[in-house]
Amino acid sequence: MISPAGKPLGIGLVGYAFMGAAHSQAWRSAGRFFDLPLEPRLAVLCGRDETAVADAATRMGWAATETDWQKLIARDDVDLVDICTPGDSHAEIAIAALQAGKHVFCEKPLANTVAEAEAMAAVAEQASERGVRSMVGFNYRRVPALALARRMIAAGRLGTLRQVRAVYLQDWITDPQFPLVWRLQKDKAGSGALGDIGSHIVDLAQYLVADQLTRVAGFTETFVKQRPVSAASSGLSATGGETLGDVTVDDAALFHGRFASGAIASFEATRFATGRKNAMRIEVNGSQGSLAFDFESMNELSFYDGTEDPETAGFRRILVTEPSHPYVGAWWPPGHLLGYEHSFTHEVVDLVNDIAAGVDPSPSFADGLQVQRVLAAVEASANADSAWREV
Ligand code: SOE
Repeated sequence: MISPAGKPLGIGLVGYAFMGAAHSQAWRSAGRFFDLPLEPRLAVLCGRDETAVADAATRMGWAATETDWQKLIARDDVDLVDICTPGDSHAEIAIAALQAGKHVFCEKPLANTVAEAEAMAAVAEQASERGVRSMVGFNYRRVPALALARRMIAAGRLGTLRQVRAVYLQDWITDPQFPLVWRLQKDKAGSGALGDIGSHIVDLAQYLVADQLTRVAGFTETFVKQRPVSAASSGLSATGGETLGDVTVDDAALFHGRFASGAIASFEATRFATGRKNAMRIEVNGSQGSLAFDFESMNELSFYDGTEDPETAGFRRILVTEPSHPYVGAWWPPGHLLGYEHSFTHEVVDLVNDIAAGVDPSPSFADGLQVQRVLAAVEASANADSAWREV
C-alpha cells in the first residue's frame, strides 16, 4: 500500500541480469505489501544493448530505457539510481549519481578495491549532508530469520559472544569447461569467491554480533587456472582448437579473524563445493547459547538456550513466520514461507523509509568500505605468508 500522501520516487536501474531482475521485483512489490511513505516508480532501466534492455524493461515493468548510464542519471524522472552492474563500474556510477543529487542503492561488494570504496564512502558522506542517501546491497541482512538472530543477540540471549562460524558454498564453476565469465576476471569483478560470496558472510558476521573484525588471516586457491572464452582476444592462448583465457580471481577463500571484542570467527567461501548450490550457513556461539542459520531452510533459526535445564535443553527450531518477526507481518499468515526475493524487497522497503525519514540507511557505503578492507586484508595475507593482517 502506498500512503495517500506518498510522493513518487523515480527509480533508475542500471543492469538487468540476475541482480537487475531481483531488484526490479523488489521495486515492483515493495509498495504492494508494505505501507510506504513514497511511491517507487520503475522509471528507467539502463543497459548497453538497446534491444535487450527494451525486452527486459517490458518483461520487468520499466517505463523507459536508456543505453547510457550518464543519461539515466541526468533524467528528471530519476530520483534514485540503483546499480546492478559488475563491480568495475560501481564507483564511477555511484559517485556521479550522488554528485548529481540522486540517492544510490549499490549492489555488493561495494567496489573492486579499497581505494574505490574509500572514494565512494567519502562522496556518500558529503551527499548525506545534503539529504542524499546511499546504501549497499547486502541483502541477507534482511532475511527475517537473520534479522531476528541479530535482535536476539542484541538482547543478550547468547551471553558473551565467543565464536562465529560462517560458510558460503556454491558449485557453479566446478566444470573446467565453464566459460571465463566476468565474475572470473579480476579487472571486472575485483576478486572471486572472496568478494562475491565471502563479502556476504563477512558483512553478516559483523552485523549479527554488532562488531567489526580487526584482524584476519587466510589463503585462497584457484583450482582451474584457464577457461574457454567465446571470442579470441589478446593475451589468450589456443589449445587443441579451444581458446583459453586466464582465470585471474580465486575459486575459494578460507580465512579466520578476530573481532574488536576478542571473539573469533572462521569463514569459507567457495565456488567448488560440488553439490552445494547456494549453501550459506552461519552459527554464533556465546557463553549462554548458540544460534544457527542455514539459507537452504531460510525461514528457520536454530536456537540453543544454555540457561535451560541440561536434562531437556537442545537446539530447537524457531519457525520465523510470526507477524511479530522482522518484516513478516506484511506478508502471509504464519507458516507460509518467504524466499530469496523477499530479502531484496525488504532492502528497498527500509531504504525508502529512511529516505523519507531523512536518515542514513544501513548498510552504508562506510559499512561497505569496512567489508572491502577486510577482504583486502585477507587477500594480502593470502598473497604472502597467510599470517595475520590488521584490517
Ligand atoms: C553469485 O555467486 C551470486 O549471485 C552472488 O553474486 C549473490 O550475491 C548471491 O546472493 C548468490 O550468488
